[in-house]
Amino acid sequence: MTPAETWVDEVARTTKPSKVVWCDGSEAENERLVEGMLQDGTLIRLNEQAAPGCTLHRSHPSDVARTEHLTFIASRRAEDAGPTNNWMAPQEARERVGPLFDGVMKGRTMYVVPYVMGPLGSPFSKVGIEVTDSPYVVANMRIMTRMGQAALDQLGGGDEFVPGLHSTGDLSPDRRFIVHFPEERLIWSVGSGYGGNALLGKKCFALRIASTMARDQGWMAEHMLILELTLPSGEVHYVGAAFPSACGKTNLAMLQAPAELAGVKVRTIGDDIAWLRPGPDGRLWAVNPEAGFFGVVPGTGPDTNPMALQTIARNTIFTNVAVTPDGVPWWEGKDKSPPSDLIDWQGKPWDRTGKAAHPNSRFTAPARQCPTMSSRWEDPQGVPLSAIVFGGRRARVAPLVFESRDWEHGVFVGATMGSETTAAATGQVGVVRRDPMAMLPFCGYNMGDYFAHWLRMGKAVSKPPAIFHVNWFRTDRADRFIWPGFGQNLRVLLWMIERVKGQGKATETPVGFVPTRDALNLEGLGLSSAELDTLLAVDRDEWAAEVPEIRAFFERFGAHCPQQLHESLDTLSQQLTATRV
Ligand code: GTP
Ligand code: SPV
Ligand code: MN
Repeated sequence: MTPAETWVDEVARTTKPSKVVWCDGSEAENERLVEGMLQDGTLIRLNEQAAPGCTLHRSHPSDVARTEHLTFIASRRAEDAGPTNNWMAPQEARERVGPLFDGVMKGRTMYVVPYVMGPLGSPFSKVGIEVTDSPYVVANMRIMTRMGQAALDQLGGGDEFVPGLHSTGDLSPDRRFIVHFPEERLIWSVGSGYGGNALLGKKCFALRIASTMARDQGWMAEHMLILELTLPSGEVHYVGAAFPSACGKTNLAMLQAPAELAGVKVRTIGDDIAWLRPGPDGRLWAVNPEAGFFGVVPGTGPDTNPMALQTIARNTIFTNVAVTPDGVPWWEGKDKSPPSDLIDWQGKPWDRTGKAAHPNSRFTAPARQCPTMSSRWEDPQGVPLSAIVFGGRRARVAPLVFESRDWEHGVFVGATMGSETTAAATGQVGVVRRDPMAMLPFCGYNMGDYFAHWLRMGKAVSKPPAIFHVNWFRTDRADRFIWPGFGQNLRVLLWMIERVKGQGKATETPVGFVPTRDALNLEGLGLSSAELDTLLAVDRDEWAAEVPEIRAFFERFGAHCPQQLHESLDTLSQQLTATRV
């Protein structure tokens, strides 16, 4: 028996399924699975004219987002999980979570899903094997990863794979655990069928486990989109951008140039996760480990993200959207007015009071269906980054854009990011929390050590990308977004590329370089002078108020927080209180 077969056998002895099926990822296999799900109601077929090949899945109402409070890092030492992760001793995990798998698959089929994260044949790529009792998970993994025979071929009977055991259990939050064993590179997930909790290749492997591998092996696993920008001159740049969940990665990755900037072309490499490695040329190279998009549905419309709309026009699994009586999917932001007689995401007639689609409703669609995929999106070598962008959802404080002074300062900017929480995780929405590098829920080890790893990586590349911070979400007194966002964000990207080339006008502020009033191309936007002032403002009092909060955050990491970050904070603090010029 191969190591994979041995592990699967062991799992089957614990979970006691009535049947074990090794998935090959074929079309025929998928059709059989979908047929079964249509029959038992797990999936609902959508309108063949309006949404060909599309289906709808309705989650259990208590299982519609990641559950960060039920997500654990089971490292031997609590210190290695760090203060921002929930820790569970491996022994405790075996005793508390292990029994939940005993006989959990009785009467169910156990699917074995071998998959590759990363382009086939790439030195970046890694194999995972997810064992699950959910055909919905299998159908999603087939879209999100390179699944089936290709993975077994890469594995070649060896033991280099990340095992992930998943069962929907009884879906009760009381018996829901998402546990990562970073030292063993093992994942256990029970009690949820939702995306990030259950599609183990995504956040569990490609971020939490991969981040620990990356630390040990000298690379990086990040919550980043990757885009390709071609200037009218033909010059090409690649940009990686880390925004927290539901803060605009998919939208930026599929950005369409507005009419005024029609000579600029933006293409997509990835929309959620990037694996980065130093290249022989001293640059940082990036691949998208995924093969599909698990994207936020609400807000996806012809004026915001037309490319996503085209991507999800067929062969898409919709989760928790609303639907018309004749099976046309609908969500807030799809078009101006909702059709009549809508059925809401829970399958009830929509009474027009709450949201018709769940705010964290999602689409699962193959990347190859996206009209803006770059010809290099599956390049085994990846693409070299010119810039890294951090960003958050801040009604105040953070200006539209600023540039860090250098890599070290950029790491400080990433480490101190704040963002308002969203519906992508259960819990209160709209409260500002520190979310370093948009990785707070996804770093598989002590975040203080993660900051140190970022600083080390800056030394491992002679030509590191420039680091920027953006905020598309600043609001006015009436709580309206001031910046038009979406396609117009290209104007900000273009300023970044100018800065990378040593051009682009900027003023130095305590937080970094902010564009001068005339540095951004704002032609045709109709922004008032006062609006521009607000967008570019760095208010010293507002920023000074963040300092003690950041200091307290750093202190939580004790000796794990690099001295360099404390020094950057001292510098910021001094500059904020220095005499105004
Ligand atoms: P995850 O998949 O959870 O990691 O989210 P994401 O970072 O990919 O976010 P996504 O692009 O799906 O956007 C989330 C929400 O923010 C959607 O409802 C978008 O319509 C909205 N959004 C995205 N970009 C902008 C922008 O530039 N301005 C404004 N106002 N809203 C935006
Ligand atoms: C996110 O929450 O950042 C997502 C969706 O991209 S999930 O797969 O649930 O993590
Ligand atoms: Mn995400």
